[in-house]
Amino acid sequence: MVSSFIVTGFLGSGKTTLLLNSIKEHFKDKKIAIIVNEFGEVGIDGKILKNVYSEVLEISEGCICCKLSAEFEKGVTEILQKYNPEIIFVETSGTSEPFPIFLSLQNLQISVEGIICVIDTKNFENYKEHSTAKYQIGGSNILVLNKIDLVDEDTINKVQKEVKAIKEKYNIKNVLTGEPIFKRYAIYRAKFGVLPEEVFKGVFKIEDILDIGQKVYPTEHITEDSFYQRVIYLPEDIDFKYVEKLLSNLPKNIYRVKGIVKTKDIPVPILVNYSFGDVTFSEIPNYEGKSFLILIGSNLEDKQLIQLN
Ligand SMILES: Nc1nc2c(ncn2[C@@H]2O[C@H](COP(=O)(O)OP(=O)(O)OP(=O)(O)O)[C@@H](O)[C@H]2O)c(=O)[nH]1
Ligand SMILES: [Mg+2]
Repeated sequence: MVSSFIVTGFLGSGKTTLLLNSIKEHFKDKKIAIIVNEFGEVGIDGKILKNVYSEVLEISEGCICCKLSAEFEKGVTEILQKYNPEIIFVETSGTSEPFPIFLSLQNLQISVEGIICVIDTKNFENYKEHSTAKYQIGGSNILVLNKIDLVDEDTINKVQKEVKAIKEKYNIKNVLTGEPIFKRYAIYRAKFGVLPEEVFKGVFKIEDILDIGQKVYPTEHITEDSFYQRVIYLPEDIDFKYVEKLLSNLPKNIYRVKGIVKTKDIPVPILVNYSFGDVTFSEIPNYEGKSFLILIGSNLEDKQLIQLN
């Protein structure tokens, strides 16, 4: 039976980073395939992952947990036939809920070894009220307090307490019996998504619940959050300083920005990563497309975007 891990977590919490670091560390000798789902209209994570792994399938422009669930199942089937992987990793979009994806994998007879929810410990305060974040925690069995290098011990302890309380409240239950589906869960602390081997050893394997059936569980997005995304294309002769300035002046309702930009002053394209005010830049040498930024947030207004352009 093929095994799988689902990696969920809010926008920018560190899912792709966890995949890059954990697969490298623990799955060197395994035949793996990755399915990455992005909320944005232009996929970036697929490009990053493809730099390191060859079997990567990108599904963009919608959530595989609801709108694109048929496409997801088709994609998994194709990957199985084409690559015959031993393990499949699924990175859900930051706006997806993991449970419908878990059901889809089970329906395809794929064993789910763990549902990992990556939590941005530094920025948890900024997004913890989103119902998506609560259902992501409730629908996972391995909770990872990530980015602990950016906070002090008191903050980690406080976030851990809050995460536990959300887990207890939103833990997914079998609607027929009222029993929680994940009888146990574990909390880890991580920097750049580096996790101990035990997480991937099947210790947290979710017991088969094939008999639950899709009908009993909602396969629609159950949260009411609305997220919006816009892509802005930038001229290629801009200064790097302009990009920095743009990011430092973003309104609070735009909390995630990703993109690839080419600037006048730096010879290689730059990958831009912004979440809740934290910004990193890295080089992405093999990119040949246009310069763009994807802005993700709530209540995006056109006039804000015009000001940015
Ligand atoms: N300091 C620090 N930065 C981190 C850590 N993990 C991830 N990051 C940074 O956080 C940003 C977002 O990381 P990603 O791995 O792209 O996050 P993601 O959850 O895949 O984002 P989406 O797919 O857009 O939802 C990047 O700039 C990472 O370098 C960490 O543990 N510490
Ligand atoms: Mg990602």
